[in-house]
Amino acid sequence: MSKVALVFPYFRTRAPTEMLFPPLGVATLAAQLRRLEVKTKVFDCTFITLAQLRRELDSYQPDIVGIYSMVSLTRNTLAIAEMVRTSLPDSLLVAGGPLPTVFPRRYTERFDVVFRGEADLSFPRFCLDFFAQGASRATVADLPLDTYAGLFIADGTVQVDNATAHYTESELESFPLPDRSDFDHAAYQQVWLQATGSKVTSIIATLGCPFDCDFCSKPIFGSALRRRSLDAVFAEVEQIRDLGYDSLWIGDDDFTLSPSYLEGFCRRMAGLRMSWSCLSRANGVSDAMVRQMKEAGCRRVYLGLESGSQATLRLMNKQATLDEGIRAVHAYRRAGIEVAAFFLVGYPGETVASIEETFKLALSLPLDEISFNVPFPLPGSRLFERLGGPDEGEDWTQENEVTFVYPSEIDERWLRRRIAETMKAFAQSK
Ligand code: B12
Ligand code: SF4
Repeated sequence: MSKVALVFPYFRTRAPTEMLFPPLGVATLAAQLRRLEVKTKVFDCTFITLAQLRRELDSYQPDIVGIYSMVSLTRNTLAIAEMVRTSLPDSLLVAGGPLPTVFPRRYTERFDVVFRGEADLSFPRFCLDFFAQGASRATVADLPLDTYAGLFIADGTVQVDNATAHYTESELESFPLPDRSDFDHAAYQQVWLQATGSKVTSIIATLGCPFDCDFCSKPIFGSALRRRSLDAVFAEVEQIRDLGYDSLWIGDDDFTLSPSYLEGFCRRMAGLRMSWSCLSRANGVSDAMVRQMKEAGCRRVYLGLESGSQATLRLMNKQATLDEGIRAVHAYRRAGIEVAAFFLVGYPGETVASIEETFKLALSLPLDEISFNVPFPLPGSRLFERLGGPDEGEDWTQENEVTFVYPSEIDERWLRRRIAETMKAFAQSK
Protein backbone atom coordinates (compact mmCIF):
# COMPACT_ATOMS: atom_id res chain seq x y z
CA MET A 1 0.00 0.00 0.00
CA SER A 2 1.26 3.50 -0.87
CA LYS A 3 2.38 5.51 2.15
CA VAL A 4 3.27 9.08 3.06
CA ALA A 5 5.61 10.05 5.92
CA LEU A 6 5.46 13.64 7.17
CA VAL A 7 8.49 14.75 9.18
CA PHE A 8 8.75 17.71 11.58
CA PRO A 9 12.55 18.02 11.93
CA TYR A 10 12.85 19.70 15.32
CA PHE A 11 14.84 17.85 18.00
CA ARG A 12 14.33 19.15 21.51
CA THR A 13 17.26 21.32 22.65
CA ARG A 14 16.18 22.12 26.24
CA ALA A 15 17.25 25.76 25.73
CA PRO A 16 15.55 27.99 28.31
CA THR A 17 13.71 29.89 25.54
CA GLU A 18 12.43 26.71 23.90
CA MET A 19 8.63 26.44 23.42
CA LEU A 20 7.22 23.09 22.37
CA PHE A 21 3.97 22.60 20.46
CA PRO A 22 2.79 19.75 18.25
CA PRO A 23 3.42 21.16 14.74
CA LEU A 24 0.17 22.13 13.05
CA GLY A 25 1.43 22.16 9.45
CA VAL A 26 2.08 18.42 9.25
CA ALA A 27 -1.05 17.71 11.36
CA THR A 28 -3.10 19.69 8.84
CA LEU A 29 -1.66 17.80 5.88
CA ALA A 30 -2.12 14.45 7.65
CA ALA A 31 -5.84 15.22 8.09
CA GLN A 32 -6.25 16.10 4.40
CA LEU A 33 -4.32 13.00 3.26
CA ARG A 34 -6.31 10.69 5.52
CA ARG A 35 -9.54 12.21 4.22
CA LEU A 36 -8.36 11.01 0.78
CA GLU A 37 -7.66 7.61 2.37
CA VAL A 38 -3.92 7.93 1.81
CA LYS A 39 -2.00 6.00 4.47
CA THR A 40 -0.08 8.67 6.36
CA LYS A 41 2.13 8.86 9.43
CA VAL A 42 3.57 11.93 11.15
CA PHE A 43 7.12 11.69 12.51
CA ASP A 44 7.56 14.48 15.04
CA CYS A 45 11.26 14.60 15.98
CA THR A 46 10.74 16.77 19.08
CA PHE A 47 11.16 13.92 21.59
CA ILE A 48 13.19 11.43 19.53
CA THR A 49 16.70 11.23 18.06
CA LEU A 50 17.88 11.16 14.47
CA ALA A 51 18.80 7.47 14.87
CA GLN A 52 15.29 6.70 16.12
CA LEU A 53 13.76 8.59 13.21
CA ARG A 54 15.88 6.53 10.83
CA ARG A 55 14.73 3.28 12.40
CA GLU A 56 11.08 4.33 12.37
CA LEU A 57 11.20 5.46 8.74
CA ASP A 58 13.00 2.26 7.72
CA SER A 59 10.30 0.17 9.32
CA TYR A 60 7.45 2.28 7.83
CA GLN A 61 8.91 2.21 4.27
CA PRO A 62 7.13 5.31 2.90
CA ASP A 63 6.84 6.06 -0.81
CA ILE A 64 6.76 9.80 -0.16
CA VAL A 65 8.70 11.56 2.60
CA GLY A 66 7.54 15.16 3.14
CA ILE A 67 9.67 17.35 5.42
CA TYR A 68 8.68 20.71 6.95
CA SER A 69 11.35 23.39 7.04
CA MET A 70 11.90 26.93 8.29
CA VAL A 71 14.72 29.36 8.95
CA SER A 72 15.98 27.63 12.12
CA LEU A 73 15.58 24.07 10.82
CA THR A 74 17.61 24.10 7.59
CA ARG A 75 20.42 21.91 8.84
CA ASN A 76 18.11 19.32 10.36
CA THR A 77 15.99 19.26 7.21
CA LEU A 78 18.95 18.72 4.93
CA ALA A 79 20.49 16.07 7.20
CA ILE A 80 17.23 14.10 7.27
CA ALA A 81 16.81 14.44 3.50
CA GLU A 82 20.31 13.03 3.01
CA MET A 83 19.57 10.17 5.40
CA VAL A 84 16.33 9.33 3.58
CA ARG A 85 18.06 9.44 0.20
CA THR A 86 20.53 6.80 1.41
CA SER A 87 18.19 4.51 3.33
CA LEU A 88 15.06 4.85 1.16
CA PRO A 89 16.50 5.69 -2.28
CA ASP A 90 13.23 5.11 -4.16
CA SER A 91 11.03 7.34 -2.04
CA LEU A 92 10.01 10.76 -3.33
CA LEU A 93 11.40 13.59 -1.21
CA VAL A 94 9.16 16.63 -0.79
CA ALA A 95 9.89 19.87 1.09
CA GLY A 96 7.34 22.42 2.34
CA GLY A 97 6.88 25.16 4.96
CA PRO A 98 8.15 28.75 5.35
CA LEU A 99 11.74 28.52 4.11
CA PRO A 100 11.15 26.24 1.10
CA THR A 101 8.40 28.74 0.20
CA VAL A 102 10.89 31.60 0.12
CA PHE A 103 13.90 29.71 -1.28
CA PRO A 104 12.43 26.79 -3.28
CA ARG A 105 15.48 26.49 -5.51
CA ARG A 106 17.79 25.89 -2.57
CA TYR A 107 15.70 22.87 -1.58
CA THR A 108 15.58 21.33 -5.04
CA GLU A 109 19.24 20.40 -4.64
CA ARG A 110 18.22 17.70 -2.13
CA PHE A 111 14.49 17.28 -2.74
CA ASP A 112 12.59 16.00 -5.79
CA VAL A 113 9.71 18.40 -5.29
CA VAL A 114 8.95 21.55 -3.29
CA PHE A 115 5.54 22.86 -2.29
CA ARG A 116 5.39 26.59 -1.58
CA GLY A 117 2.76 28.25 0.64
CA GLU A 118 -0.53 26.77 1.81
CA ALA A 119 -0.40 23.16 0.62
CA ASP A 120 -3.63 21.83 2.22
CA LEU A 121 -5.22 20.72 -1.05
CA SER A 122 -2.40 20.68 -3.60
CA PHE A 123 0.05 18.37 -1.82
CA PRO A 124 -2.51 15.66 -0.87
CA ARG A 125 -3.92 15.61 -4.42
CA PHE A 126 -0.36 15.39 -5.80
CA CYS A 127 0.29 12.36 -3.52
CA LEU A 128 -2.92 10.69 -4.67
CA ASP A 129 -2.05 11.20 -8.36
CA PHE A 130 1.54 10.05 -7.78
CA PHE A 131 0.28 6.80 -6.25
CA ALA A 132 -2.36 6.30 -8.97
CA GLN A 133 0.47 6.47 -11.48
CA GLY A 134 2.54 3.76 -9.80
CA ALA A 135 4.48 5.78 -7.20
CA SER A 136 7.61 6.05 -9.29
CA ARG A 137 10.01 8.99 -9.07
CA ALA A 138 10.83 8.45 -12.74
CA THR A 139 7.32 9.34 -13.90
CA VAL A 140 6.66 12.53 -11.92
CA ALA A 141 6.93 14.49 -15.19
CA ASP A 142 3.84 12.66 -16.51
CA LEU A 143 1.58 14.10 -13.79
CA PRO A 144 -0.53 17.21 -14.58
CA LEU A 145 2.17 19.34 -12.94
CA ASP A 146 0.66 22.73 -13.70
CA THR A 147 -2.47 21.90 -11.67
CA TYR A 148 -0.85 21.74 -8.20
CA ALA A 149 -0.78 25.16 -6.50
CA GLY A 150 2.65 26.10 -5.16
CA LEU A 151 4.50 23.21 -6.82
CA PHE A 152 8.14 23.97 -7.61
CA ILE A 153 10.45 21.59 -9.49
CA ALA A 154 13.82 22.42 -11.04
CA ASP A 155 15.63 19.20 -11.88
CA GLY A 156 17.26 19.99 -15.21
CA THR A 157 14.57 18.47 -17.42
CA VAL A 158 11.39 19.52 -15.57
CA GLN A 159 10.84 23.16 -14.56
CA VAL A 160 7.66 24.04 -12.65
CA ASP A 161 6.95 27.19 -10.61
CA ASN A 162 3.21 27.38 -9.91
CA ALA A 163 1.51 30.29 -8.14
CA THR A 164 0.79 29.69 -4.46
CA ALA A 165 -2.71 29.30 -3.02
CA HIS A 166 -4.38 31.43 -0.37
CA TYR A 167 -7.49 29.44 0.47
CA THR A 168 -10.68 31.45 0.89
CA GLU A 169 -12.77 31.43 4.05
CA SER A 170 -15.29 29.09 2.44
CA GLU A 171 -12.53 26.71 1.34
CA LEU A 172 -11.12 26.76 4.88
CA GLU A 173 -14.61 25.93 6.12
CA SER A 174 -14.55 22.66 4.19
CA PHE A 175 -11.18 21.54 5.61
CA PRO A 176 -10.90 18.83 8.26
CA LEU A 177 -9.43 19.74 11.65
CA PRO A 178 -5.68 19.18 12.04
CA ASP A 179 -5.09 15.53 12.97
CA ARG A 180 -3.17 15.58 16.26
CA SER A 181 -3.33 11.81 16.78
CA ASP A 182 0.34 11.04 16.03
CA PHE A 183 1.89 13.30 18.66
CA ASP A 184 3.31 12.43 22.07
CA HIS A 185 0.88 14.63 24.01
CA ALA A 186 1.95 13.26 27.40
CA ALA A 187 5.51 14.48 26.74
CA TYR A 188 4.33 17.91 25.52
CA GLN A 189 2.03 18.32 28.52
CA GLN A 190 4.70 17.25 30.97
CA VAL A 191 7.07 19.95 29.68
CA TRP A 192 4.41 22.66 29.96
CA LEU A 193 3.18 21.52 33.36
CA GLN A 194 6.68 21.70 34.76
CA ALA A 195 7.34 25.14 33.28
CA THR A 196 4.00 26.87 33.84
CA GLY A 197 1.57 24.69 35.74
CA SER A 198 -0.73 24.54 32.68
CA LYS A 199 -0.92 22.22 29.69
CA VAL A 200 -0.61 24.58 26.75
CA THR A 201 -0.94 23.91 23.03
CA SER A 202 -1.18 26.04 19.91
CA ILE A 203 -4.09 26.75 17.59
CA ILE A 204 -4.59 29.03 14.57
CA ALA A 205 -7.97 30.79 14.16
CA THR A 206 -7.22 33.50 11.59
CA LEU A 207 -4.75 33.45 8.72
CA GLY A 208 -2.80 36.39 7.29
CA CYS A 209 -2.03 39.95 8.36
CA PRO A 210 -2.78 43.07 6.28
CA PHE A 211 0.02 45.17 7.80
CA ASP A 212 3.42 45.50 6.21
CA CYS A 213 6.10 45.83 8.88
CA ASP A 214 9.53 46.26 7.31
CA PHE A 215 11.14 43.40 9.27
CA CYS A 216 8.31 40.89 8.93
CA SER A 217 7.97 37.92 6.63
CA LYS A 218 4.62 36.21 6.11
CA PRO A 219 5.69 33.45 3.74
CA ILE A 220 2.73 31.10 4.14
CA PHE A 221 -0.42 33.04 5.00
CA GLY A 222 0.50 36.38 3.38
CA SER A 223 -1.42 39.63 3.75
CA ALA A 224 -5.06 38.68 3.19
CA LEU A 225 -6.82 38.19 6.53
CA ARG A 226 -9.03 35.10 6.56
CA ARG A 227 -11.02 33.96 9.54
CA ARG A 228 -11.88 30.34 10.21
CA SER A 229 -15.49 29.85 11.27
CA LEU A 230 -15.94 29.87 15.04
CA ASP A 231 -17.72 26.52 14.74
CA ALA A 232 -14.55 24.98 13.28
CA VAL A 233 -12.32 26.71 15.81
CA PHE A 234 -14.43 25.48 18.73
CA ALA A 235 -14.61 21.95 17.34
CA GLU A 236 -10.81 22.08 17.41
CA VAL A 237 -10.81 23.50 20.95
CA GLU A 238 -12.93 20.50 21.96
CA GLN A 239 -10.43 18.15 20.32
CA ILE A 240 -7.63 19.90 22.23
CA ARG A 241 -9.50 19.59 25.54
CA ASP A 242 -10.19 15.92 24.91
CA LEU A 243 -6.43 15.44 24.52
CA GLY A 244 -5.97 16.85 28.03
CA TYR A 245 -4.79 20.42 27.36
CA ASP A 246 -6.18 23.25 29.48
CA SER A 247 -4.63 26.31 27.87
CA LEU A 248 -4.33 27.73 24.34
CA TRP A 249 -1.46 29.61 22.70
CA ILE A 250 -3.16 31.35 19.79
CA GLY A 251 -0.52 31.65 17.06
CA ASP A 252 -2.39 34.07 14.76
CA ASP A 253 -0.29 36.98 13.46
CA ASP A 254 -2.69 39.39 15.17
CA PHE A 255 -5.62 37.81 16.94
CA THR A 256 -7.13 41.15 18.04
CA LEU A 257 -7.38 42.58 14.53
CA SER A 258 -11.06 41.87 13.97
CA PRO A 259 -13.15 43.07 16.97
CA SER A 260 -16.38 41.30 15.92
CA TYR A 261 -14.58 37.98 15.46
CA LEU A 262 -12.75 38.41 18.76
CA GLU A 263 -16.02 39.20 20.50
CA GLY A 264 -17.62 36.01 19.14
CA PHE A 265 -14.57 34.01 20.20
CA CYS A 266 -14.66 35.47 23.71
CA ARG A 267 -18.37 34.77 24.09
CA ARG A 268 -17.87 31.08 23.30
CA MET A 269 -14.62 30.79 25.21
CA ALA A 270 -16.06 32.28 28.39
CA GLY A 271 -17.91 29.12 29.39
CA LEU A 272 -14.97 26.77 28.86
CA ARG A 273 -12.76 27.69 31.81
CA MET A 274 -9.61 27.48 29.73
CA SER A 275 -6.85 30.08 29.81
CA TRP A 276 -5.33 31.45 26.62
CA SER A 277 -2.77 33.89 25.28
CA CYS A 278 -2.39 35.58 21.92
CA LEU A 279 -0.45 38.11 19.89
CA SER A 280 -1.98 41.56 19.69
CA ARG A 281 -1.21 44.85 17.95
CA ALA A 282 -1.09 48.22 19.70
CA ASN A 283 -3.80 49.84 17.60
CA GLY A 284 -7.47 49.04 17.88
CA VAL A 285 -7.31 47.99 21.55
CA SER A 286 -10.37 49.21 23.48
CA ASP A 287 -11.24 48.84 27.17
CA ALA A 288 -14.46 46.99 26.34
CA MET A 289 -12.64 44.49 24.14
CA VAL A 290 -9.95 43.90 26.73
CA ARG A 291 -12.52 43.31 29.48
CA GLN A 292 -14.23 40.69 27.33
CA MET A 293 -10.89 38.99 26.70
CA LYS A 294 -10.20 38.84 30.43
CA GLU A 295 -13.65 37.39 31.17
CA ALA A 296 -13.05 34.76 28.49
CA GLY A 297 -9.86 33.51 30.17
CA CYS A 298 -7.15 35.55 28.41
CA ARG A 299 -4.12 35.35 30.65
CA ARG A 300 -1.43 37.12 28.63
CA VAL A 301 -0.98 39.07 25.41
CA TYR A 302 2.22 39.45 23.43
CA LEU A 303 2.64 42.95 22.02
CA GLY A 304 5.22 43.91 19.41
CA LEU A 305 5.85 47.40 20.75
CA GLU A 306 9.23 47.34 18.93
CA SER A 307 10.50 50.83 19.85
CA GLY A 308 10.24 53.79 22.21
CA SER A 309 10.95 56.17 19.35
CA GLN A 310 8.24 57.32 16.96
CA ALA A 311 10.89 57.92 14.28
CA THR A 312 12.09 54.31 14.56
CA LEU A 313 8.51 53.01 14.41
CA ARG A 314 8.24 54.88 11.11
CA LEU A 315 11.47 53.29 9.86
CA MET A 316 9.90 49.92 10.64
CA ASN A 317 6.64 50.90 8.90
CA LYS A 318 4.92 49.73 12.07
CA GLN A 319 1.69 51.67 11.36
CA ALA A 320 1.05 52.01 15.10
CA THR A 321 2.05 55.01 17.18
CA LEU A 322 3.99 55.16 20.39
CA ASP A 323 0.92 56.51 22.19
CA GLU A 324 -1.23 53.65 20.92
CA GLY A 325 1.35 51.20 22.27
CA ILE A 326 1.40 52.85 25.68
CA ARG A 327 -2.42 53.02 25.83
CA ALA A 328 -2.72 49.35 24.85
CA VAL A 329 -0.36 48.22 27.62
CA HIS A 330 -2.32 50.18 30.23
CA ALA A 331 -5.67 48.92 28.94
CA TYR A 332 -4.56 45.28 29.20
CA ARG A 333 -3.03 45.74 32.62
CA ARG A 334 -6.15 47.59 33.91
CA ALA A 335 -8.20 44.55 32.89
CA GLY A 336 -5.79 42.21 34.69
CA ILE A 337 -4.22 40.70 31.56
CA GLU A 338 -0.46 40.21 31.62
CA VAL A 339 1.55 41.90 28.89
CA ALA A 340 4.77 40.63 27.33
CA ALA A 341 6.42 43.15 25.02
CA PHE A 342 8.93 42.59 22.22
CA PHE A 343 11.39 45.32 21.30
CA LEU A 344 13.83 45.63 18.41
CA VAL A 345 16.97 47.68 19.04
CA GLY A 346 19.61 48.82 16.54
CA TYR A 347 17.24 49.11 13.58
CA PRO A 348 19.09 50.24 10.42
CA GLY A 349 18.85 54.05 10.43
CA GLU A 350 18.23 54.48 14.17
CA THR A 351 20.55 56.20 16.65
CA VAL A 352 21.93 55.55 20.12
CA ALA A 353 19.48 58.20 21.39
CA SER A 354 16.45 56.41 19.93
CA ILE A 355 17.66 53.06 21.33
CA GLU A 356 17.87 54.71 24.76
CA GLU A 357 14.25 55.85 24.31
CA THR A 358 13.30 52.20 23.86
CA PHE A 359 15.05 51.10 27.06
CA LYS A 360 13.37 53.99 28.90
CA LEU A 361 9.94 53.05 27.59
CA ALA A 362 10.38 49.38 28.50
CA LEU A 363 11.20 50.29 32.09
CA SER A 364 8.42 52.87 32.39
CA LEU A 365 5.53 50.55 31.48
CA PRO A 366 3.77 47.99 33.75
CA LEU A 367 5.02 45.01 31.72
CA ASP A 368 5.25 41.38 32.88
CA GLU A 369 7.94 40.30 30.43
CA ILE A 370 10.24 42.11 28.03
CA SER A 371 12.63 40.96 25.32
CA PHE A 372 15.11 42.83 23.15
CA ASN A 373 16.38 41.59 19.83
CA VAL A 374 18.48 43.12 17.11
CA PRO A 375 16.74 43.10 13.74
CA PHE A 376 17.21 39.89 11.81
CA PRO A 377 16.52 40.12 8.09
CA LEU A 378 14.04 37.27 7.77
CA PRO A 379 13.92 35.78 4.28
CA GLY A 380 10.77 37.16 2.68
CA SER A 381 10.92 40.53 4.49
CA ARG A 382 11.68 43.97 3.00
CA LEU A 383 14.61 44.22 5.39
CA PHE A 384 16.03 41.06 3.83
CA GLU A 385 15.54 42.48 0.32
CA ARG A 386 17.54 45.58 1.33
CA LEU A 387 20.28 44.02 3.46
CA GLY A 388 20.45 40.36 2.50
CA GLY A 389 20.84 37.74 5.20
CA PRO A 390 23.24 35.15 6.48
CA ASP A 391 24.72 32.50 4.26
CA GLU A 392 22.08 30.63 2.26
CA GLY A 393 22.90 27.20 3.69
CA GLU A 394 23.12 28.45 7.27
CA ASP A 395 20.53 28.28 10.01
CA TRP A 396 19.38 31.23 12.02
CA THR A 397 21.46 30.28 15.02
CA GLN A 398 21.74 33.82 16.39
CA GLU A 399 18.00 33.95 16.99
CA ASN A 400 18.26 35.05 20.59
CA GLU A 401 21.65 36.72 20.52
CA VAL A 402 22.57 40.36 20.10
CA THR A 403 24.53 39.92 16.90
CA PHE A 404 24.13 41.98 13.74
CA VAL A 405 24.25 39.82 10.63
CA TYR A 406 24.87 42.91 8.44
CA PRO A 407 27.18 45.96 8.88
CA SER A 408 25.74 48.21 11.59
CA GLU A 409 26.91 51.55 13.00
CA ILE A 410 25.75 50.49 16.46
CA ASP A 411 28.46 49.08 18.74
CA GLU A 412 27.38 45.53 19.59
CA ARG A 413 29.28 45.43 22.88
CA TRP A 414 27.60 48.65 24.05
CA LEU A 415 24.21 47.32 22.98
CA ARG A 416 24.69 44.01 24.82
CA ARG A 417 25.68 45.89 27.97
CA ARG A 418 22.68 48.22 27.77
CA ILE A 419 20.30 45.30 27.19
CA ALA A 420 21.76 43.44 30.16
CA GLU A 421 21.46 46.56 32.35
CA THR A 422 17.86 47.12 31.28
CA MET A 423 16.90 43.48 31.86
CA LYS A 424 18.49 43.66 35.32
CA ALA A 425 16.66 46.87 36.17
CA PHE A 426 13.42 45.28 34.94
CA ALA A 427 13.95 42.15 37.07
CA GLN A 428 14.70 44.29 40.14
CA SER A 429 11.51 46.28 39.60
CA LYS A 430 9.36 43.13 39.87
C1 B12 B 1 3.56 28.40 16.06
C2 B12 B 1 4.84 29.06 15.59
C3 B12 B 1 5.99 28.81 16.31
C4 B12 B 1 6.06 27.85 17.48
C5 B12 B 1 6.52 26.49 16.89
C6 B12 B 1 5.62 25.40 17.27
C7 B12 B 1 5.63 24.22 16.36
N1 B12 B 1 6.07 23.12 16.86
O1 B12 B 1 5.22 24.32 15.22
C8 B12 B 1 7.19 28.50 18.32
C9 B12 B 1 6.60 29.57 19.22
C10 B12 B 1 8.01 27.53 19.16
C11 B12 B 1 7.99 29.17 17.21
C12 B12 B 1 9.31 29.44 17.30
C13 B12 B 1 10.05 30.04 16.29
N2 B12 B 1 9.57 30.54 15.15
CO1 B12 B 1 7.73 30.35 14.58
N3 B12 B 1 5.95 30.46 14.02
C14 B12 B 1 4.86 29.91 14.46
C15 B12 B 1 3.67 30.45 13.65
C16 B12 B 1 3.08 31.63 14.43
C17 B12 B 1 2.53 29.52 13.30
C18 B12 B 1 2.97 28.18 12.68
C19 B12 B 1 1.75 27.34 12.51
O2 B12 B 1 1.33 26.63 13.41
N4 B12 B 1 1.09 27.45 11.34
C20 B12 B 1 -0.14 26.76 11.01
C21 B12 B 1 0.16 25.67 9.98
C22 B12 B 1 -1.14 25.07 9.51
O3 B12 B 1 0.81 26.28 8.88
P1 B12 B 1 2.27 25.82 8.40
O4 B12 B 1 3.02 25.21 9.50
O5 B12 B 1 2.89 26.95 7.68
O6 B12 B 1 1.91 24.65 7.35
C23 B12 B 1 1.38 24.89 6.06
C24 B12 B 1 2.45 25.11 4.98
O7 B12 B 1 3.64 25.66 5.48
C25 B12 B 1 2.64 23.77 4.35
N5 B12 B 1 3.54 22.81 4.97
C26 B12 B 1 3.94 22.69 6.25
N6 B12 B 1 4.70 21.60 6.41
C27 B12 B 1 4.81 21.00 5.22
C28 B12 B 1 5.45 19.83 4.82
C29 B12 B 1 5.36 19.42 3.50
C30 B12 B 1 6.03 18.17 3.08
C31 B12 B 1 4.62 20.19 2.56
C32 B12 B 1 4.54 19.75 1.16
C33 B12 B 1 3.98 21.38 2.95
C34 B12 B 1 4.07 21.76 4.27
O8 B12 B 1 1.33 23.23 4.39
C35 B12 B 1 0.72 23.59 5.64
C36 B12 B 1 -0.77 23.74 5.40
O9 B12 B 1 -1.01 24.76 4.47
C37 B12 B 1 4.41 30.93 12.34
C38 B12 B 1 3.74 32.10 11.65
C39 B12 B 1 2.83 31.66 10.53
N7 B12 B 1 1.73 32.32 10.40
O10 B12 B 1 3.15 30.74 9.77
C40 B12 B 1 5.79 31.30 12.87
C41 B12 B 1 7.02 31.11 11.97
C42 B12 B 1 6.94 29.76 11.30
N8 B12 B 1 8.12 31.12 12.93
C43 B12 B 1 9.18 31.74 12.52
C44 B12 B 1 10.36 31.92 13.28
C45 B12 B 1 11.42 32.82 12.67
C46 B12 B 1 10.53 31.29 14.53
C47 B12 B 1 11.77 31.36 15.43
C48 B12 B 1 13.10 31.20 14.72
C49 B12 B 1 11.64 32.68 16.21
C50 B12 B 1 12.68 32.95 17.30
N9 B12 B 1 13.23 34.12 17.29
O11 B12 B 1 12.97 32.15 18.12
C51 B12 B 1 11.53 30.18 16.41
C52 B12 B 1 12.22 28.88 15.94
C53 B12 B 1 11.94 27.74 16.84
C54 B12 B 1 12.21 26.39 16.22
N10 B12 B 1 11.35 25.45 16.51
O12 B12 B 1 13.14 26.16 15.52
C55 B12 B 1 8.98 32.26 11.11
C56 B12 B 1 9.68 31.43 10.02
C57 B12 B 1 10.30 32.34 8.96
C58 B12 B 1 10.95 31.57 7.83
N11 B12 B 1 11.06 32.26 6.70
O13 B12 B 1 11.37 30.46 7.95
C59 B12 B 1 7.41 32.29 11.01
C60 B12 B 1 6.85 32.14 9.60
C61 B12 B 1 6.96 33.62 11.66
C62 B12 B 1 7.51 34.85 10.99
N12 B12 B 1 6.82 35.51 10.09
O14 B12 B 1 8.58 35.27 11.31
N13 B12 B 1 7.20 29.41 16.12
S1 SF4 C 1 4.94 42.11 12.49
FE1 SF4 C 1 2.84 41.50 13.02
S2 SF4 C 1 1.61 43.31 12.44
FE2 SF4 C 1 3.58 43.55 11.39
S3 SF4 C 1 3.22 42.64 9.35
FE3 SF4 C 1 4.12 41.04 10.66
S4 SF4 C 1 2.37 39.92 11.47
FE4 SF4 C 1 1.59 41.88 10.69
